[in-house]
Amino acid sequence: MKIIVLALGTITAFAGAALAQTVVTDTDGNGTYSVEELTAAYPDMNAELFAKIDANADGAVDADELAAAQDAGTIAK
Ligand SMILES: [Ca+2]
Ligand SMILES: [Ca+2]
Repeated sequence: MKIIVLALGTITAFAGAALAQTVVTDTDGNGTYSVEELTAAYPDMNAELFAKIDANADGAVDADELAAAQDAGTIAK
């Protein structure tokens, strides 16, 4: 019973965190975020902004680049 209560608490905490910040979904599951995937979370995404977030300019945004851009205020958290 204790395990079930703990699990519910974890799910509730996760849901709360998800509501508090922008969630970018890796829709195609390739481990990085494309401009399309970022646009789903940030409707004002564009090529110029994407290039700013894509720090190593490999055409994809990884979790570290996304976190860095959010911390720098380039995009909302
Ligand atoms: Ca992806
Ligand atoms: Ca990149």
